[in-house]
Amino acid sequence: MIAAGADKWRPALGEPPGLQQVPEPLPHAMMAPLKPNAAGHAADFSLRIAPMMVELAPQVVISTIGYNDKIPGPLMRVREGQPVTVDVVNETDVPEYVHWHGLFVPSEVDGAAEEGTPPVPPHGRRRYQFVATPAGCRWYHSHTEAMLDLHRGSYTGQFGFLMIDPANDPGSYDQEVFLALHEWEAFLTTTDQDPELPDPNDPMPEKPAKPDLRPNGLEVSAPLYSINGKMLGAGDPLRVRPGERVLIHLLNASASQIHRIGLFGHHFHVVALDGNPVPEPQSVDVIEIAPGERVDAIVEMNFPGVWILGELRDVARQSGMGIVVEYANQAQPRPQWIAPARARTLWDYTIFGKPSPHPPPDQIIDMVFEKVPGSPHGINHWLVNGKEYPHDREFLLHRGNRYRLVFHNRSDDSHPVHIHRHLFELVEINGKPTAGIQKDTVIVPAFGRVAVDLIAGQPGLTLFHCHIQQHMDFGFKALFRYV
Ligand SMILES: [Cu+2]
Repeated sequence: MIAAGADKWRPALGEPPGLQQVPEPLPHAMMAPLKPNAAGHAADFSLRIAPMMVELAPQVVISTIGYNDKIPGPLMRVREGQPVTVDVVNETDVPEYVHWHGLFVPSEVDGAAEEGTPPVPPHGRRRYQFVATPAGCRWYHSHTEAMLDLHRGSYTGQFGFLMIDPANDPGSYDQEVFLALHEWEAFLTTTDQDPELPDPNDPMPEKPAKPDLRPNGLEVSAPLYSINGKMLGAGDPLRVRPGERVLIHLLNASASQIHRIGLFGHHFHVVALDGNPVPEPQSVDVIEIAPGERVDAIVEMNFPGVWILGELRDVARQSGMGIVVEYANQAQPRPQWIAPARARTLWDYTIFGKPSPHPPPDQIIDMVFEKVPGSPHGINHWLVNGKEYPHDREFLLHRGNRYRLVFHNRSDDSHPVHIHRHLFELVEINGKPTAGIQKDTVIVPAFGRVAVDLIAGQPGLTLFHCHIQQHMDFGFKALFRYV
C-alpha cells in the first residue's frame, strides 16, 4: 500500500461515493442490521469477510480469513469529523466483530462483544456508522475471541489501515507508505521463540524477590512473517530517490509478537505514536512496535543502495519480515541487511515526551498483572488484580474525572495493553516521568511499571486488555464502567 507523490494528506481512494448523499452529519453513531437496498444511502466502504488464499511468496501460499481478498484490507481514508458508513458482509460460519482501533466511537459500534456491540452474524451483514475522530493513523481489525483456534481473530488476515486526515496539514513529505506487520500459521510451542534478553539497565521495579519456578505454559509462535502480506523479497520494493522524505505508517498487526525494525544507514524520525503527534519528534535507528501499536516516522533517503528494512531478529527477517528499499538507478542487485547502529538501545517512549507536571488525578487505579503459568490445559492464564476476566464492578469511572492508571506487570513477559474508545497520556515508564504522549496501546515491560492518565470522556462500557491475543483470551482483560 504505497501512496506515491503526495506532498500533502489527501484521500487515496478518491471521494467516497456515498458521502455526497449524506445530507448532514449523523446525529449519533449507530450500528444496525444491514438490509440490502433498504439502508437509505450507499456506504462509504464495504468489507467482505471471507476465506482467502495469500501468496506470501512464490510457492508459499497460505489459507486465512481476510477483508475483500486483500492483505492488509482496503485502506480507508477519511477526513476528521467525517461521518463514515461501513457495510460489512460476513461470509464465514462464525460471528465476527470489526473493531475500530483508536477511534472515539460508542460501545455499540466499537466492535467488542464485551462492550455489547452486536456481531456481524455468520453469513449475515451489518452496517457500522460513526464519525471519524480523532485524526491520525488508526486501524481496524477482527476482535473475535480465538482461544485455541489459531485461525480466528487477530491470527487471521483481518486487519487494515483507517487513516483519518487532520483538518490541518501536518508537514511535508514526498511519498507515503503504509506497512503492516503480521505472522502466519501460528502454532503452540513450549519454546519461547521471542526471548527477551536480560538487560542490566532494566530497572524491573515489579520483579518479585523470589522467581516463579512453575513451568511455563505453551506460547504462540509462527513460522512465516510478512509486511503487507508479502515475505521479504516477494513483494514490490519500496522505490525511492535520493533526497526523498518518506513518511512511513508502521502498524504491528501481529497476534503475538513485539517487533523491532531497522534500516541500515537511515534514521526513523518519529513524529507520531499510535497516530498522535508527539511533543518532541526524535530520530531513532530502531523502532520497537507491539501488537496494536502504530508508529509514524519520516525517513530521509540519503544513503543510496538496495537495502532491507526489516526485523532485527534474523529468524523473523529470514522468515519474511522485511521489505526491500531500492534507490533509483542502482546496479547492485542483491538487497543488503546490516544491523543498524545502536541496535541494542532500549526503546524508550519518554524521549518523545517532554517533562512537565500533570494535574493531580481524581483517583489512582492500580492494576496488577500476573501470570498463572501453564494451567489449566497447558496454557498460561492471566490475572488482573487477582482474577481473570470478567471483572464486574472493580473499575468504575465518573465522566470528566482524571484517572491515573498504574500498571504493575508482575510477569516475565512484556504486555501491550490497550484501552478501547479513549486515548491516555503517558505519565511514567519504569520511574521515568514524561508528558504529552497520547496513546491507545502501551507496552508495560516485563516486571515493569507504567502510569498513564485517562480522562473519562467517553461514556459507555470500555474494554481494557492485553493486545496479545492469547493473553486476552485467557483472562487478561477488564471492563471499565461509567457510573
Ligand atoms: Cu499480554
